[in-house]
Amino acid sequence: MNKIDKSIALFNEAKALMPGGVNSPVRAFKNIHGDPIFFEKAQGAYLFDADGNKYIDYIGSWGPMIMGHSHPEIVNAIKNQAELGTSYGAPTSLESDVASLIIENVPSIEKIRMVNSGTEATMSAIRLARGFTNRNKIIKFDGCYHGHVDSLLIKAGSGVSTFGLPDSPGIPEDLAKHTITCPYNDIEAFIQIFNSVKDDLATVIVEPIAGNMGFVPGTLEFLQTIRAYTESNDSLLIFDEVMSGFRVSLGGAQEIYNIKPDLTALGKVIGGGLPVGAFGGKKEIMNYLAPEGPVYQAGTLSGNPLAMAAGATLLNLLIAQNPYKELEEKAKVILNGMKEIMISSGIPFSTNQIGGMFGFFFSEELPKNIDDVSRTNDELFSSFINACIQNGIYFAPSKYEAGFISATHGDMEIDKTLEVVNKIVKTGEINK
Ligand code: HOZ
Repeated sequence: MNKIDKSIALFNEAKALMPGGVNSPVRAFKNIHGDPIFFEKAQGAYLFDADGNKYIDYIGSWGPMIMGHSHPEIVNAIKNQAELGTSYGAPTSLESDVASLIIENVPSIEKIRMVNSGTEATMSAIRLARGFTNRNKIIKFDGCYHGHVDSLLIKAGSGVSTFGLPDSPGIPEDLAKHTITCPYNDIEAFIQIFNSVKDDLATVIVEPIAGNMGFVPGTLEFLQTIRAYTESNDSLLIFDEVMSGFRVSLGGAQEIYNIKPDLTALGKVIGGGLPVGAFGGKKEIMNYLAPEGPVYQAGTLSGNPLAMAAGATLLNLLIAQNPYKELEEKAKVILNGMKEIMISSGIPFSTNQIGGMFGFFFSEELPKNIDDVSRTNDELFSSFINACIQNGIYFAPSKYEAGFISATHGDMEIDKTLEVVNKIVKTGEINK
């Protein structure tokens, strides 16, 4: 069992300084009734905490650490760029390097704009969609989380579900009324809702592979239906690939499903671990952005040279090594092993994975939407995650989040993970 006295002291100090002691709610471990771990360094597949404990990391900063923490080429790229300057508030060729790597690999993106986070990417994509179509309404799906954008913080997943805050206070009713929500993976409900708002429907936004209600991929038929209906109505389809972009395959979910959205939001991986977001799509739509078009969007740190240097290095590594198949195989070995241990002990357990993203649920059936996820067993989840963390395995501290594996997770880490899971189940720690 790891001792985490320093983490506890640091959390107490942080609580006096920041709401809940954190800068992003899920990190507070509130819903698993645990103590958050404070980290000091990370290397490869491992995180190291303030008390000197070592953890096998299955969060990987929620995606970007796909080639492992502190990858030497990425660290060097950041160091080299830092010596040349950290921000100019003016263009660099690095922005075009990242833009062309994205355009070459993501099927629907012809032009792109860099921003600083996934939230900024979806927020700006929505504004562009409304400006381009001259319509107001948005359809979003229950349990999809598109960052903390006012219009999108309605029946959202991730921390919003973790803390049971379906509609955050602070969002004017006049704005919220333009967002219509629909159950995920429910074609009939979508068609009905679509028909009721189609005249003023600017856009439908969806996580094609949802990573914010646990890991729940959209079905092919569901995504094809959304594409067909939006196209026939001149409403734009936005794929939020902030989590899945360059994480499930080079071309993201849109490559896997062979569906081209009009706009795509990206984040996380394209910054190599530095704060980045981007949105891109068809030229005629993107050219509607200022300074070429009338829809305004701007940012001093957009296309920041440090972030672009890190992002370009990571994207080049991914293109050279194409690790996705291998990542999926490794995730499968871990998940199948966990499932075998759980099922043989009579614990309901289901799993899923694509590329380097995965999910597991304490339920017999794999969830298809957020209602299914909310019905999975909370007590088993909390006690399992807390026990894993105490034994050096760091999984996401909420059942509404996905898991991530890196190229640096090898046989040793996989074996250790299964050994710990086996111990937790066999000694009854999972029921504490
Ligand atoms: N909501 C984020 C992932 N889906 C978690 C962000 C964080 O706490 O770092």
